[in-house]
Amino acid sequence: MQEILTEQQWQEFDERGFVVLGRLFDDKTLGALQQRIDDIMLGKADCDYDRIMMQLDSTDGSYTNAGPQSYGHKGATLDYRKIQQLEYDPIYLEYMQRPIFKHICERVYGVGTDISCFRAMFFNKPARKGTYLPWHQDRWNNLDRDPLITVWTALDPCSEANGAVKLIPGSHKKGCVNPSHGSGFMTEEQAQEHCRPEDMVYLELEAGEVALLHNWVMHSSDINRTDIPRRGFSVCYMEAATRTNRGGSYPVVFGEDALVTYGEESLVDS
Ligand SMILES: O=C(O)CCC(=O)C(=O)O
Repeated sequence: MQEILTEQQWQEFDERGFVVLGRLFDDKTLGALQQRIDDIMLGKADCDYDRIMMQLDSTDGSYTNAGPQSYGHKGATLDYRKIQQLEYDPIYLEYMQRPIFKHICERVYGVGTDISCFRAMFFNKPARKGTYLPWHQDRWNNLDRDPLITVWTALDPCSEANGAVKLIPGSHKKGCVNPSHGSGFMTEEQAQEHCRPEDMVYLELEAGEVALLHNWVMHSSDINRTDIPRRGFSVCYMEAATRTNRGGSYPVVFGEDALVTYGEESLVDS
């Protein structure tokens, strides 16, 4: 399995704002991640639900009609749209802390820089359901610096038909068009100007494939028109020194005081 990125992959990332890295782990890991997220949704996991934010999917595909994003389990169903704070789940944490992701962070933020995770989220488009996600860049104006990278892992095959992420290659070079997606997405006018259909590509991936995204690359996603769920795990890594405008910080995943899994045994064996 690949342990570091090639110069060609970094060049592609710099040019296009994303690069598909392919499979970075084996079927056992993929199976464990798939099983774990289904168990979490179905209320069967031994995780601390009070630390995990869970949002039910909309029933009509409309972003504004998705359920509230709040802590705790909301019923045994696979129809969740988003599950956040997965760094507090030992299986997902172990995956996030794999050496290749540390290598990526070192290259982007510098060797020796402690790294925290702004968010570690499951993004789901349940079969024949899903919610339209408007065009946006991943940035937030309550932080004192911008997180720069997101690792997106496909837990199912992702295609145009089942709601694969849509991207505008190179759009990260335009800088910050929408000031913060904490306060909204790109406007219709911005999307028309910057996200033309002819420039758009789908992040079509096999189950288990990983893509590295620049946080400023413009992206969106549609509903799922197939019987195949589109489950994905998205982790935004940033400098641990990042502070919110209220002085808050985020859980460290690499470096001093990094979160630890239950312990001795590897839960996701590769
Ligand atoms: O998975 C999706 O549909 C959207 C992903 C996204 O917006 C992200 O990972 O930041």
